[in-house]
Amino acid sequence: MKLYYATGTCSLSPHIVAIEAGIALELERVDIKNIPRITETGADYARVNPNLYVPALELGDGTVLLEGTAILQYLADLRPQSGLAPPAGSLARVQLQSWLGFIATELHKVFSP
Ligand SMILES: N[C@@H](CCC(=O)N[C@@H](CS)C(=O)NCC(=O)O)C(=O)O
Repeated sequence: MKLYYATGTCSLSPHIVAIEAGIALELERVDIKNIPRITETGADYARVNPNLYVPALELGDGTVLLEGTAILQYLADLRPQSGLAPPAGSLARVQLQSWLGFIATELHKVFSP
């Protein structure tokens, strides 16, 4: 799996979850300061995420997952024994999603380093 990221951004959170869960990620840095968005391997990031945001997670079969809150839960669910996310369908999981939604919308969008 490959995580597209940029330093000093919210793409740090899936990297932390992967480390905590013991999941090895390939990392590819995206230059988010310039248009077009070029990755460190010279790829056009618009072909990965047309919205141009990081993070994006590319799976082994080429599927690309977008949106931090979805990527975080996907990674946590790969290692349920890590205890990073309660089981899908549980009330505790909905409460996690509630906090992730609050952070991604109410907090994140008013804070831009
Ligand atoms: N809805 C996206 C937003 C992600 C986002 O805002 N990423 C910022 C970095 S924290 C970004 O890529 N900014 C580049 C840009 O605004 O073009 C998510 O939650 O994953």
